[in-house]
Amino acid sequence: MLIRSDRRGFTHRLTSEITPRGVYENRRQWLQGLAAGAAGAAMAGWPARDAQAQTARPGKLPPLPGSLSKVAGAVTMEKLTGYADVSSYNNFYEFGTDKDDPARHAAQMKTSPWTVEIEGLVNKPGRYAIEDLLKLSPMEERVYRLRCVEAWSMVIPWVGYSLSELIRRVEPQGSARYIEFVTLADREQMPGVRSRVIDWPYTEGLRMDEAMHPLTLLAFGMYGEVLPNQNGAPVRVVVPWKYGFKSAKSIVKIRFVEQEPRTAWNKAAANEYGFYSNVNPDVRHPRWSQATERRIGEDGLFDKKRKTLLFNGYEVQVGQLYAGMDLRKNY
Ligand SMILES: Nc1nc2c(c(=O)[nH]1)N[C@H]1C(S)=C(S)[C@@H](COP(=O)(O)O)O[C@H]1N2
Ligand SMILES: [Mo]
Repeated sequence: MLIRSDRRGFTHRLTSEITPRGVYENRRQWLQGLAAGAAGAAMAGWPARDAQAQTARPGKLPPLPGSLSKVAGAVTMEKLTGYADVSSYNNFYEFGTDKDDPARHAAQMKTSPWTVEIEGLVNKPGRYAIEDLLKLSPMEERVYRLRCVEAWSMVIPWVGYSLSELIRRVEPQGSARYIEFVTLADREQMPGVRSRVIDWPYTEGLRMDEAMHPLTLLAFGMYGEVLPNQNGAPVRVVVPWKYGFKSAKSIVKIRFVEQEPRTAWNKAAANEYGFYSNVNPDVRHPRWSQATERRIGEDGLFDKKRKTLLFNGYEVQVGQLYAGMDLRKNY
């Protein structure tokens, strides 16, 4: 994202700040084996288990396994980004604007007890304890690309279930057309909240059909473990076809509303960040192209870049949500 450098303007954090990292685990074979169905079952012997063992959860946090999701498009075969990068190169402005700030400062955030308040246009509003949310639906593992507006991307095995499961339980009323996420903003625990980069709390929003889409994930874990704080513990959303900032972390409130909600980045710079924020190589950010991206962990000597795909590659699954809409206007 960009940060406000002074009262007059913004400074963009350069992607060149990314440091090269080592070689990463590759569960491709294992995932392909599973995806192959009957063949996958046959592969449940030693080779598959061996591949899985090499990429087992990092083991630092409590386990949170999920069965591989059957939702269409929920698993990419691309090579996973290493856990070390995913948990140390973060945007979480509540802990600071540098990529390593969240990993350095988020450990102090208390994630238990934790509740998520459901309010607005629903028949079953209330405060839901994180323990109850964890039990609400079976956990799935989904391997999604996450593409930041800063033109880098990662491939992460998330653990959670479709946000639609929660939405259905709380029974939205007919007038609920949008959903707003409000995240924790606690000065005591989050040093970044003292700065004015964002009008805290960080909020995000989705149209109801986007929120109900099976790919929209309510995530509690990654790599078979509960989320590390810097990645949005204890609960966040992951909306894989939108720029990363739509995936709100450490959610404390979900509001069902009639009007399109304001969002944190739209408030900070309306000409740069719209409500939809669908990944779109053809729509430039006003100050840089969005046509290519760098996969974190693959930035080596030759600074490989890959082409960014419309809807981050999830067009088949989500394209129809935007039929008839001008995506240049509705960015
Ligand atoms: N509460 C909160 N959520 C947030 C952010 C933030 O600053 N605060 N940053 C967003 C941005 S810009 C990105 S790219 C993703 C990064 O998620 P990750 O650190 O798990 O990769 O989180 C998003 N969610
Ligand atoms: Mo981002």
